[in-house]
Amino acid sequence: MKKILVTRSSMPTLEEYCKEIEELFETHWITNMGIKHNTFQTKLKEYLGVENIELLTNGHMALEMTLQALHLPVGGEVITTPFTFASTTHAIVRNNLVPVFCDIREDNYTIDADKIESLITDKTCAILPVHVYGNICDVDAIKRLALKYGLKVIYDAAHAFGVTINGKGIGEFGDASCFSFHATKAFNTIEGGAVTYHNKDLDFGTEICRLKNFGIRDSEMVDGVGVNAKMNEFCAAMGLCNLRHVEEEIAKRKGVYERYLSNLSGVQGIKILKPVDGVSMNYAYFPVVFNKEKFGEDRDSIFNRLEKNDIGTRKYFYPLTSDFECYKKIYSSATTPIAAKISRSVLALPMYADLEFNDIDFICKIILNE
Ligand code: T4K
Repeated sequence: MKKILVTRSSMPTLEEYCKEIEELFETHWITNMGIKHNTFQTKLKEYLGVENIELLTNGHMALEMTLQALHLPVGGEVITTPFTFASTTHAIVRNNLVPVFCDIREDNYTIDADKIESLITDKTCAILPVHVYGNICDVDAIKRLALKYGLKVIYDAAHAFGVTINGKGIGEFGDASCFSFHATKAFNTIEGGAVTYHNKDLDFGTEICRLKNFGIRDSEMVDGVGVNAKMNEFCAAMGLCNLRHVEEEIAKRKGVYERYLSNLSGVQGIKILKPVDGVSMNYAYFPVVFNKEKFGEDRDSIFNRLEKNDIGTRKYFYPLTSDFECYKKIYSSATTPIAAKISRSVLALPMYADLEFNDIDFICKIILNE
């Protein structure tokens, strides 16, 4: 039986990629902000509709370096969500900042902006929400709170490549937005990431550029404790190729989404997220929330049945990051009951552009135990 995996990296043809990297074999310039890096950065800025963008090695470094470049006070509190990938919480902790977990909304699983204010203390310095699965956070309410209390807002936009609200790129919200171009994402550069920010924050951009290259300001001046987070030429070349096809990829993902809907919508106990007016989705994931009482089975038994049938799904995001071994002595998921409930009942089903319709039908049959 063929195995269906939870996702499959989008790739150009071998010919297209080889053509893109051909000149690298002549120039031998394969990293440190070469021609592919710079061309890709310019094209991406245009595609995402953002004022500024800086390419990085991965989405995690985008988060970590953004927090560092904002010079937040050591021990400062960052209000965030536990319903996310390890990276979001680790980036805060690795910057000597303290995550403060806020619950999520039941309708789209993003941070519940109505619950942020009560968590603000005199130590709060930033809010780090996640556009989880590409669902947009309540950016207006978060902006109001940030202005009222003088807080920085850093969006984890790892899942939100190409998403727009009323035509405005998702990377335009907050002080900065961090994207991931990992192999498993709707758009990939093999490994890769980026941070987007506004013209008024050009100093922040200079800081990111410096920090991503060891804090080197010029050949004789190193004045920042930086890292190596430069995107290399082969990854940038993959980005250039994939960017040519991204619209087509998202359109195909939309087809997959609709096929799932035709199989699963209306089924008692299965919750599927619906598009929101004015938002263009990227169909990065297909999360389904199972209500055990109404569906008659819990998430884990459906997960196991799918596994037995060689269908790979993922419990994105279980456990909550606040329940990780490294954090659970400090935090309790009882303070975020909705996140805890969704985390126990969600399953990300296979989602990628070339997922065949008969495979989707098969996956749904297994879920429905038909
Ligand atoms: N913030 C959020 C909210 C995130 O979700 C992430 C990453 C980040 C920040 C950090 O961004 P990066 O630093 O990663 O750029 C995956 C990814 O590794 C991770 O990037 C992603 N989130 C997370 C949600 O999922 P796994 O452990 O589930 O991936 P893995 O290796 O099991 O792969 C899943 C499936 O993807 C495989 O069954 C097959 C397919 N696949 C995988 C790879 C590696 C491919 O088709 N090609 C590949 O090369 O974590």
